[in-house]
Amino acid sequence: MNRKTGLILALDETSPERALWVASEVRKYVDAIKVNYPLVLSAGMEIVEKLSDMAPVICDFKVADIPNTNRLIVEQVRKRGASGIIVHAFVGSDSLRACVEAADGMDVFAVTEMSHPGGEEFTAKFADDLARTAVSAGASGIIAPATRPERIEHLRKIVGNLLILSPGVGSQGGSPESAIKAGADFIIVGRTIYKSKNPAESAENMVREIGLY
Ligand code: NUP
Repeated sequence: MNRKTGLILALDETSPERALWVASEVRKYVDAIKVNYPLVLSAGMEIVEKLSDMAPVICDFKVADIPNTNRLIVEQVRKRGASGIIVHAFVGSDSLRACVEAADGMDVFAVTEMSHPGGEEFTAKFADDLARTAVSAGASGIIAPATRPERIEHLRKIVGNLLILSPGVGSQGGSPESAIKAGADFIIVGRTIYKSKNPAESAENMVREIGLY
């Protein structure tokens, strides 16, 4: 994934029309658009194809199954033209490896410690092992919490030069500057941009706060 601004839009909008409008407004400020179940369940997988015309699309499906099912899911996502997919590492190295093999050039990002308060209950305890599994399985990168920059800094030491994508900025309380300073390569931002009256202006402000462009 090419980095220009370091911003990834999390497009959790459930109106397909507004989602496409927001994407067209902010496309020049983002390096990728991340879609999750809220949009895909409302708009169908066709939305991935439509958004791919504007920016690389990452499917945040947090894939978490046995290797065979993971492989089938990743193949379907790849067929729709996505550039990346977010998967869970807690299901084990065989399941994660199945995703990387099926990705066939598409980026695979493994979730480590999640950004919400509940992420500290379970995921934080295993985050180091999850990050190590991401490295050994050949993932492109990990997801690490902008809400806890000290954890990004710690996980960076484990994953070396793998990409770190950090959600949790804005609505969840994290700041883009501290996440980047801690070692994140990309910042994932949803509500602060897609719920804004002026998404382009909000995206532009976020790019300035990230401070890479
Ligand atoms: O740990 C994670 N935290 C998180 O918020 C892993 C994620 N994939 N996300 C996703 O990032 C979440 O599902 C949402 O799509 C986005 C953050 O959105 P927002 O809080 O900026 O609105």
